[in-house]
This record gives sequence, structure tokens and C-alpha cells, in this order.
Amino acid sequence: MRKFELNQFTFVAFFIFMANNLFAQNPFIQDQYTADPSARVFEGRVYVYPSHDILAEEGKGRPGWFCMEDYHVFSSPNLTEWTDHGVIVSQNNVDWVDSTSYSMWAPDCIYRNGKYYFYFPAGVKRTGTRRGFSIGVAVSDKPYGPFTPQPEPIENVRGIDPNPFIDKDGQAYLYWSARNIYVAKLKENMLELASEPQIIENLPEKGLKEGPYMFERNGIYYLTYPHVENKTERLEYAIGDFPMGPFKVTGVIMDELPSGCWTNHQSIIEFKSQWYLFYHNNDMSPQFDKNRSSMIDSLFFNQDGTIKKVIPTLRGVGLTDASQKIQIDRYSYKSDKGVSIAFLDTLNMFAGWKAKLDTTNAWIQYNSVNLGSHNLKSIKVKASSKTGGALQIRLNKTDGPMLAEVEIPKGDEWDIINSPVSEFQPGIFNLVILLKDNKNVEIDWISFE
Ligand code: FUB
Repeated sequence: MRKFELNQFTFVAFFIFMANNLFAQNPFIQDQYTADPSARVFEGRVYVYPSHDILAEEGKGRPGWFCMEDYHVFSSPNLTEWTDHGVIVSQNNVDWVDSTSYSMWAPDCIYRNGKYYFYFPAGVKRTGTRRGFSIGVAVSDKPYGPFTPQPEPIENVRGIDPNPFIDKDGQAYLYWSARNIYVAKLKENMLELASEPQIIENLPEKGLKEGPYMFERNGIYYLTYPHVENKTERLEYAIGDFPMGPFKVTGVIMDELPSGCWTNHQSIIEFKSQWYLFYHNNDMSPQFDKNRSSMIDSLFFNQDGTIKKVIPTLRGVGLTDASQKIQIDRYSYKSDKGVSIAFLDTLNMFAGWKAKLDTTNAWIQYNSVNLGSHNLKSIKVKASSKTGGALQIRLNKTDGPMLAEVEIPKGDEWDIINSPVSEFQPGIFNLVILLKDNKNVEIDWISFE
């Protein structure tokens, strides 16, 4: 059994990660690829345990396929400021994992009796007839580690996408997938099965099903899973009266992703009286859908307990503070004509996006900005314009009160332009950025002081 040690490097890295606030919009982690986000609420914070996609290269994974060598965990007090706690488990510190397999696929984590149990699939070291994917557990006193991996995978479990669930009566279950979706009871120690694995019946027969995620609300057990009904995965759910079913296929939570990303993978939590869907898309890697990014959107229920379909957004969730760099390319709405979004640097997609406005009265709207109660005096806009142009920043609608007018000088380089705020109003607003003339203006971000 090898503990993931906080050596000098990881200790320094830990504090660098802790200091590094990530993003409020979608994707909510933009400095690395993350997929299969399993979200949990622990100690009043949201923790996300995703897979960590990297690019396969010579001697490292299989080019053109998923490539994952470790797991990070992220946490947030408000779903807008994210902290990366660094690597918690790596293929190099688990005795049973083949450290050349780069196959640390979708994980999940759960709390029981003072311990955090992190479940993860990976390729086993080949011995005798043992091969393929197994599922292991790493245990910690804290949700962010350090985690100690068990020396052997869970006996009698072959497959991927583990999802632990503890029912109101204290009985724990493990769900996972291996073409079908399986469930078994877990023993009190959370490390061993307490019943034989059984296939969950009555799910769609045709098309791959994987990524089970179970939750309970008002006595209804929701078994959610990605399923290929057509060409790519969409998020579906079935409901039942008991954790092991029987279940009835009930509906679609999210349609196939318009980007064409072949996979999707969900988790659903309630946090501060609002429900959220965590999922992934390949926004930061449009040409290669095995480098994915995690997203969050709000989720709502109908009166009868069925789930309203979630439409993926760029804006994501939560308030954005006016003093932050407001990435308006993660917009809520935009005009039909004259606005497009592009990467800032097509050779480095982690640099993010820019908004391009090029038609008179083209506009882009970014919702839920907290202007606070301080008297904000000026606006900064990072922009570039080959023609020179003027922007108006308005509140709530295209003809709403004007906060500021910003002249973008003609030039080839990015500039940070300061302009006075004319009519400050305290509170939370939707910002509308409008191009006055038929010019070309590119915007990286806006911010207030
Ligand atoms: O991330 C690798 C695999 O892709 C996951 O285990 C599946 O659920 C799918 O998202």
C-alpha cells in the first residue's frame, strides 16, 4: 500500500494550486483538460473529481485515444471561484495499476464515517487471466487528500465509471458500467462488495450506456447515464422506488452536444437550494473530442419530479464580480448578426477566447454581474481594433441605462483602455456590450474599478 506522499515538490505545488483561482464560466477549469466531472458537497464546499485528459504522445498512451495518467480534485465555496488541490492519485502510485496504461477514467468520491472514499477505474497490471479495467479505492481523512490507494482493486468488479451511493438507511451501493450498467451493495467498510453484481434491467438495449450516477430526491431514485441513442452520447435517466430498481426509462437530461463531442458524462448535486448538472464538452479542443472540459449548468425539476432538459450554456452559473476580468465571450445571449467567438491563440487554447463584433449595433450580453455597492469609477476593456471603434456598455438591454462609452483606438495590438463610468448603479445586472459603428472590435475581457 503506497500513500501519495507530500514530498517537497507536491508540497510547493499544493500551495501554488491553492492560490490559483480558476474561472466562473464554462468551462469552469480552463488551464487543463478535465472530463467526467463527479461533483459532491463536502463540508459546505463543492468538490469536483474529474478525469484529467492529456494528449497522448510517443511512449505515452495511444495517440488518437483517451490518455489519462492522474486525477486532480477541485473545490469551490460558490461555484465561481475554483481551487485546484493538485494531484490526488496517479497511475504511478497505485500498486495494481498498469502504469503504462494511461487509463485513469471517470472517478467519483463519497464520505462515510469520517473518511473520504475515492473510486477510480484503471487498466490492471496483467497477471494470469487478469486484464482490462478494474475499479479501485483510495481513502483519505480530507476531501482533498492525501489519499491512500488500496493495494488491490475491488474484488468481483470489472469495468469503468464507478459511482458510490449511500441510501437514507445507511446501505451503500456501487454502480459501474461494462457495456451494461451494474449495481452491487457495498459493505460498511466501503471497500468490498456485499452482494453479487447485478445488471440493471429495462434500460435501452441498443447503443452504449455508461457513466451511471445515482441520486435520490423526495423518495425518487434517479439513475442517470450517458447513452448513444443516435450517433453520440446524450444524458438520460430512469427512475425507481429503490436504489437497485426496478427502473423505468423516463427522459433525456441533455441532448447530444452540438459540438459533436462523442462522450458526455454527468453528475447532479443540490447546493444552497439549487440543483446543478455537471457535464463535459470539448470546447477547448474542437478538433479532438478526447480532450474535454468540465461544465456546470443549473438543473430544474417539474412538479412531478421529472427533470427539465438542460441546454448547455457558455455563461455557466453564479455571479461574476465586476472587479474580475469578465470574459464576455462566455456570453448569455448575442445578436443574430455581427458577433463571433474565436480562440485568442489557436496554438494555445488554454489562453481562452475573444469576442469579435463587426456590425453596427451588434451586441453581446453577459448575465449576472455583481456591481456591488462600491462606487465603481472606471471600466477597463482589453480590446484590439484594426479600424478603431466605439463600444457602449449598457445595463440589462440594448437600450438600457448606459454605464460607459469606450473608444477603442485603431491599432494592431491588444490594448487595455480605461474609461469613466458615467451612471453607476449598485446591484446585480446583465451587461450588454454594443458596437456603435460598422467597425471591427475584438474584446478579450472587461473589468471595473
Ligand atoms: O473519460 C473516459 C470515458 O469516457 C469515461 O469513463 C466515460 O464515461 C466517457 O466519458
